[in-house]
Order: sequence, then structure tokens, then C-alpha cells
Amino acid sequence: MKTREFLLSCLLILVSFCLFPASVLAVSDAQFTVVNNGASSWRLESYSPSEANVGPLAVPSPTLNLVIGKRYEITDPNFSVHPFELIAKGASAAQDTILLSMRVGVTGTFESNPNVNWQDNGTAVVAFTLTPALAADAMAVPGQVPGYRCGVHTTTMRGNIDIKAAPVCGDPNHPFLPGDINHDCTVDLFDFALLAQNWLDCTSPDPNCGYLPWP
Ligand SMILES: [Ca+2]
Repeated sequence: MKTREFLLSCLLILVSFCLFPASVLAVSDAQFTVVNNGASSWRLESYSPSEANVGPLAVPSPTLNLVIGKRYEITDPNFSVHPFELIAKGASAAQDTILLSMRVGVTGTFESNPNVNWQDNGTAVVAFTLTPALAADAMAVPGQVPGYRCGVHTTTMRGNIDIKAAPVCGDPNHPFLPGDINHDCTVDLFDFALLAQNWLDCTSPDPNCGYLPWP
């Protein structure tokens, strides 16, 4: 058996055992907690993981940074008095469009969207996925911007949301590593298999190694 064929056979075995990690049920990508400053503003109390960079803490109704494609879990401990709402924020509360709402008796326009998968069981914790459709709806409506508010104190407890594009493999924050031959942002046996497929092949014209076409 040629060396290259032997290598490829070994790789096939390794690939079958090593490259199919058990799937993990994605609950949420990030979690954050919002609390009220009286009835005058919101406060972002905490978030995790730290790289989610949801927003500044201890700032009245801060602009929240949310990323398209991510699933978020929100904790709103005082939700019965200050129910969190995700909105297309108008110039005034009367011009807001409610997209998701923790307020009892209020149903946002995206709560039944299966991809958004709004989970609200009447507790302090809710979850949703910021789908491209939800983000586009929140962003694209003339005269409105992505935002959030309290479903009761709609005129005072309101803030903006900065929608971030979903990260993609190869963008400046997720560069291709040396050795990532197939550019899938992982250096693994698939890259090694590509290397092995062409091991000792040559296309050099000088010194000529016999690669066609000629000259
Ligand atoms: Ca790769």
C-alpha cells in the first residue's frame, strides 16, 4: 500500500471517531438581568458570558448590544410591576411596536414566531432568539429603532438596542488560522486529510518536477 493511501485510510478511521462530537442542546448563548430604578429607568445589573458585552452596568437605561442569531435569556426580577418588552421604538411610547412582552395580557407581534421561540412561562425568566427577521423588523421600520421598555412605565423606562451582525468565519474577529486549509475556522483532521491527499505532489516549474501542462 502506498504511503499516501495508508495515511488516508488511517485518517478515515480517525475522522469517524474524532470529528462527530455529541450535540449539545443550545439553551441560550447569553443571559442578562435587568432591574428597575424606581419607575424612572432600567438598569443592566449583570450579564454572562463577559464576552457577550450586553451593555454598561449601572447606567440608566443603557443601550443593549444584541447579536443576530444569538439566543438570549432575560431575567427581570420585578417583572410583575416592570415587565420587559422588546420593541420597535418610536419617537414616543404611543408609536412603539411591541415585538415581545412579559406583560400579562399583552402579546408581541413576534411571540408566535417559531424561530424566535419566545419562552415566557409567567416567571421572571424569559428567552428568545434574535432572528434576522426579528432584527430586520425591529430595525427596518421607518421612524422606529430597535429598543426595549417597561410594559407599564412605557414613557420613562425605555432604551435602545444596538443590533450587531452575526459573526461569520473569516471576519476580522474570527480569522482563518494558519493550517486551516479548508477555511472552516478549525484546524483539524479535515485539513490534515487535504494535506495528505497532496503529500509530495509538485507543481514546480523550476526545478521541473514533471507537472503538466507543458511547458
Ligand atoms: Ca479547517
